[in-house]
Amino acid sequence: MGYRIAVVGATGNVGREILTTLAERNFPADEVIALASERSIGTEVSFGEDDVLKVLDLASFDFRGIDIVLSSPGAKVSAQYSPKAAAAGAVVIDNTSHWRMDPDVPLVVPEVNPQAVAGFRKKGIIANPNCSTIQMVVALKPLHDLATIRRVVVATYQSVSGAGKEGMDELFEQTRAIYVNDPIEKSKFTKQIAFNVIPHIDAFMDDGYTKEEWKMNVETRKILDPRIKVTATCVRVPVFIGHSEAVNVEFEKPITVEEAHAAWRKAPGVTLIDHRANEGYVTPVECAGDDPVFISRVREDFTVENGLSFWCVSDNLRKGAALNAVQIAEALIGGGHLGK
Ligand code: 11C
Repeated sequence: MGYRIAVVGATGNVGREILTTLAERNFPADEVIALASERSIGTEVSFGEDDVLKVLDLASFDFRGIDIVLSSPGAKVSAQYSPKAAAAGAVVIDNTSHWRMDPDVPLVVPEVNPQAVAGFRKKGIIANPNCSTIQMVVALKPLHDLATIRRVVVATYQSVSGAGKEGMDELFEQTRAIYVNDPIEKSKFTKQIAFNVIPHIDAFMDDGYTKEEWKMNVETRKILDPRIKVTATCVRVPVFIGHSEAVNVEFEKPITVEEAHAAWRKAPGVTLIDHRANEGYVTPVECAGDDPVFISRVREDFTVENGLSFWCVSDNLRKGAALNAVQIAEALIGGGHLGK
């Protein structure tokens, strides 16, 4: 017997990608229901190559009988509806920032801490981490197992799709406007994004970091190891899909480039493409539409005792959001947690 699945926020970038991922992976669903806010009722969304789902109203939906909710609306909507769905008996896998640091909600990346899914029993909710955290912890986990990470310094190069469909439209529209000499209009981003980079993602906090930078710190520690120190600089770049990260890591024990390569070759969810030559590395354009976290440009950091630097890219809508959420659902089923 298959599962009844509800996808909340089905018309957004991540919601659509969740539907694609469920279909591509032949997820064992008897029924998939697309839900969104009132203004999207009746909209049609694709499910796989051939099927189309009509979007239903989230506000009036009765979650009884639903096994798993894959949720990616705004954080406020999740705060309201995720507990409602959980109270009706569903397990909610939520993509928003709202639940991630709640001590009663596990924060899961299946390649890193799959055992944590069992913690869903406290609130009926499992949180999906931020996209930039997910790809980094997938890359860091095999190195941490090998040489124990002490400190991470990361700079991100995040695509506009992280800011939703409006972010993608803004990059497209500004690029067009520049070519035809129209005025540049801004709404989603604080500065011009076309032919520019913006060192500001999410709100500023009192200590000068942005919330995106704070998320990379606290989420990495919750998922991987609370002893790891993380400092991040998060930057929006004019790329449609695929987040990139330049990561510098300090370890407790010595680790060579060859040892890191060998660990990544065996690691789940990682593809290592690291040739010290033209084209011997992966860029976001090449990772869009693919599942893995791609690692390149690995080299020793000669300025510290045990240090490595590397580059990683991943499709932020897939491994950074939809795929990770669907993998959590698969881990719940595989671990026998849903009792079917
Ligand atoms: C971005 N990482 O690229 C963000 C998008 O906390 O789930 C995801 C925000 C979040 O803008």
